[in-house]
Amino acid sequence: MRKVVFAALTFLVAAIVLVVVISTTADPQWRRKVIPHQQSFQTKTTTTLDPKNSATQALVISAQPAPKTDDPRVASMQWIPSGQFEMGTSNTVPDEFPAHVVALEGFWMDITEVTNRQYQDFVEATGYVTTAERPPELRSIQPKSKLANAQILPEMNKPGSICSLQLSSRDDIDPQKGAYSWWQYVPGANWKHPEGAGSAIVDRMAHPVVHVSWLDVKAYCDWAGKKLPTEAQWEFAARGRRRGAAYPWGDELQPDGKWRQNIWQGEFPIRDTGEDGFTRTAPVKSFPANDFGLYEMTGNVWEWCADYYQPEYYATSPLKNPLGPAFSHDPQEPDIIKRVQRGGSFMCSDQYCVGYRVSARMKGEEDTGAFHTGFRCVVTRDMLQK
Ligand SMILES: [Ca+2]
Repeated sequence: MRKVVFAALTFLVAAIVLVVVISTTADPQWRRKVIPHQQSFQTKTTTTLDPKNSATQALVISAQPAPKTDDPRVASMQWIPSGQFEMGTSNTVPDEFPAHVVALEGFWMDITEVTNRQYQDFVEATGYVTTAERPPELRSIQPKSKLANAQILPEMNKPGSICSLQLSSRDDIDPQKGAYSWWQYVPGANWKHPEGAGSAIVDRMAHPVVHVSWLDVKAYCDWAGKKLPTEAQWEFAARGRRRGAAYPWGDELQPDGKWRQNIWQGEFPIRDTGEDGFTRTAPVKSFPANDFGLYEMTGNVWEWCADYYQPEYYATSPLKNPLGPAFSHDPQEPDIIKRVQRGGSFMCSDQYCVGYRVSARMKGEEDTGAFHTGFRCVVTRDMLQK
């Protein structure tokens, strides 16, 4: 019994932080569902807003100008006017169903992902210590879960975070471990040491901060007087005035043969050729902005949203300013509290997660970051300084 318990707890510590990262991407059945649709996106016609006929379309973007304000927080942000749009899809992954109309008030959004420099300003001002820099705790277990009283083995109490290891060949993939062959918990990995001890961010200050948990990004937002976007705000902004397109710029993955986002090229997960210029994070503003003026809404790093994750939330989402479900529920892992992530990352491949579509949803354990996960912020009018 004792052995069983220890084995179970070891699994918890070793795997619980990994499982959210890989849970969808590691499922071959899920992968098979996605790939054919990915190909169909490339032949679909993009429909942009016709202002003369907007009332009959799901996409309406008002001409509402940015409210006049001297509030310094919004000086470097982009005003996203009020509007309505069709959120989700009808032909991709079940948690993106059903496509449904959502109406939003206007808001400001960071034009880039929050950078290492910005996060460093926050840490220097507050002394904040991220979850990856603290001893592991089971902070995001559902209160009534059978895991609520689980203990972490002392020898596993090493601060760290999740990284993808470089594999040299397909032989390095252990069939028993699957995606755990490359996703591993690396002691010493955190936002200042993205690949663990020995790595640094001194030459990456304009790159998005990574290895930040939802709790860490919430702390940044509270300090900055901003907040995380809702999932609906994120998708409306990412779609950049386009109706029904797969990507922020349209439906073609590579318009004119050019990469428009930092994702994975080559055989996944063996060799990223870096054809888009990057094999890890890219500095913000490395790729063209969308029609709202927002950079890297897809690719580069996954972006945390405010919402709890529920795969079937779209079926009951309210029309106006949806805030997400009242609690987290992922049937795949009901014991873990998860928040939504959006936009895909440099680890996303058309052979795997295809997370770089504007409608693609991901979920992350609330207290766990990873080396391909960051965030950006929003400000709403009710938050302006009076
Ligand atoms: Ca890349």
